[in-house]
Amino acid sequence: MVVLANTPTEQISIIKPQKAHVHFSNIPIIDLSKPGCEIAIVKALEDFGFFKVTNHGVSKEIMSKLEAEAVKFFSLSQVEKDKAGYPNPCGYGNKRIGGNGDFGWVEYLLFEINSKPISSTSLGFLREHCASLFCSALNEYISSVRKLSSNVLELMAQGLGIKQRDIFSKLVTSQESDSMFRLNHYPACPLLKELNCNLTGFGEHTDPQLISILRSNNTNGFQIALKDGGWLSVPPDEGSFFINAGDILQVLTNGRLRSVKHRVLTNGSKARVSMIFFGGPPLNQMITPLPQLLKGEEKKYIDFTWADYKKAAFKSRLADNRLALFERE
Ligand code: GA4
Repeated sequence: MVVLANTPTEQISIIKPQKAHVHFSNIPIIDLSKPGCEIAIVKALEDFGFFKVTNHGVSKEIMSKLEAEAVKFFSLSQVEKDKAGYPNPCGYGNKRIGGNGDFGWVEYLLFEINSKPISSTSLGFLREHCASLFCSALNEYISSVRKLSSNVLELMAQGLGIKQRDIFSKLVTSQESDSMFRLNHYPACPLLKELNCNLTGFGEHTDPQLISILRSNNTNGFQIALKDGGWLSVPPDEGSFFINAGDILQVLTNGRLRSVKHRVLTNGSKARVSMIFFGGPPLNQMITPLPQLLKGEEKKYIDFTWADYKKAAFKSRLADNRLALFERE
């Protein structure tokens, strides 16, 4: 791995193709309309921490409407985009990820999601007409993927044999749920084609929340880490969603469901646009392994609230193992 240095503090890693990169077409694909999908979800999260869903109930129109608005925003001039405000952590970000020295070949808009729809005044950096179009596409999309996340979390509880179906889903559907949403644009970097290299778009990390629902255009670049440390390239599919478990789900299941490490490598010829919903619990929610799943097993984590975890997470570097702070000796 070599490093592309813009300034001494802004470094984005260039990744040389490695033999260890596996291109796998049989990642777990789960058809949500099929009986038995609850078992398949649990198996996929135990084995990979990740799966793709089809028959998910979100219309193509809702997806493409938001993608078109995102593309419109990212095509604005730098001066216009900068008006959206420095991400702290929400707002418009360009290359800088979080506040602790991480960089990637990506620009993005990050939003905090609570029970209220995003108001077009929070998109005041856009002209009034554009803000209201963007805002309605955003809210329509977010409410559909929130529903999808709740369906999947209910199926998960069922697959784990937990009687209380809403044990996970109520955390993301609650009025107090603290979720996030991001729109990412990974511009193509043609120089990479000549060098036969990839540039880190978004460096390796796990997601802090319970569940992440990702949709991207048909550009590749998304990879997940396998148990043996190799990287698996996930073929894109703009009609499906990719779902991964986050750290909180790993804790609630005492490590049974894996919060998988993932990253995005930038493409030499085609821009990638992705939209991700991160379903998080209420800030004061106590996070502890569910007694229903312990069956005499020791808890692997100490008790903490989502607010404690979030505070620590936002102080960490992207690649840090954030759960290490909360593991029992
Ligand atoms: C990873 C998952 C989400 O994209 C995110 C990210 C957040 C950010 O972009 O500000 C973080 C990252 C994410 C984890 C560690 C901290 C915080 C960047 C970073 C270095 C919005 C989130 O919730 O955590």
